[in-house]
Amino acid sequence: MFVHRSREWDLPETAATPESLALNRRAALAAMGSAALGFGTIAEASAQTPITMPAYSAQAMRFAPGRAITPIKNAETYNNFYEFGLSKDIWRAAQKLPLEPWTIRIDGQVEKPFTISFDDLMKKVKTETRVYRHRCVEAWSLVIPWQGFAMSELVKLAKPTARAKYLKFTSLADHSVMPGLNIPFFPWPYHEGLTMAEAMNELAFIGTGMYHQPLPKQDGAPIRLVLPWKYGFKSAKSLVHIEFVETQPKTFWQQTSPDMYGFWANVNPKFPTLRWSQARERVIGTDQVIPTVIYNGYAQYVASLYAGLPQNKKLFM
Ligand SMILES: Nc1nc2c(c(=O)[nH]1)N[C@H]1C(S)=C(S)[C@@H](COP(=O)(O)O)O[C@H]1N2
Ligand SMILES: [Mo]
Repeated sequence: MFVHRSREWDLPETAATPESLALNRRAALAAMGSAALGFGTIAEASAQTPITMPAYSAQAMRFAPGRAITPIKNAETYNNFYEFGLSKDIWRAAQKLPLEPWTIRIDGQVEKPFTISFDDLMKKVKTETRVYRHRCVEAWSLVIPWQGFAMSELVKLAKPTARAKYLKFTSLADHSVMPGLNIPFFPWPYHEGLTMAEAMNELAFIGTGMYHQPLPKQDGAPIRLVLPWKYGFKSAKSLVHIEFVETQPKTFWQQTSPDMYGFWANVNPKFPTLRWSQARERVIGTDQVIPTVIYNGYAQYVASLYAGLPQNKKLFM
């Protein structure tokens, strides 16, 4: 089966292509100065580097990414968006994603189901910037300055009933622009899920921009999930439907490969994926490989969500 070699779950930790390494090294050199911005204060950064790049406020940095912001070039050209193909290099193909009009359906266990345009939704929420780490189950990571809003704001707008226990998120599936939908075997459209408690957690975020620009198409324009304590595949892109449901929804990857992926998918270096380790991660845009941290370093915010659950592999796959 041709997809077998390039599917996400078959990639070992070391599966960087020569192309991606070359790009990373070039981009890292180009961004040497600006990368320092990830750490210091605005004053320090501007003293150290002549590069003009938007700095990030203490408020945006409050979840302390602890390492440099990924150069924008890398974040925009090294992607997973299987609707547009299985390679990391889908950014050109993704430019066909039609953004207007974009509407989002909110239904299920809510007081009154509704459909809202992306533009109207943006008028109802308070946007902010948050710099978060992003850890893919393929053992690479990024640090991204997102713009967007707290998922709790969306939950409040939706007015879920007492019966709502989970949220199910569905991505756009448009056969006219997404060749990946023709790949057999995947349970399109891409869909993901969270518990209500997870959605209300302060880290749970809805991304609508990055690096002070609207979200690039390849990164899930115009609206996507950003769940930094979970493997990247939980953060579904280009959302068109959010449903409040009573029972735990089956997710895209769980249906694709139930022996490898589950509902929770919380980051944990101690639990390898079936064929490769999760102990370390390649930091995209650098030559570094660093240890992975439980809950991707966000345990202080999210560990309590899982205190009542068995602390076994299921919570971390
Ligand atoms: N609809 C959709 N959402 C998706 C994916 C996808 O293929 N389709 N890939 C996921 C995976 S595996 C990762 S690691 C992140 C990648 O986000 P990025 O390309 O913005 O870094 O998006 C996630 N969201
Ligand atoms: Mo991923």
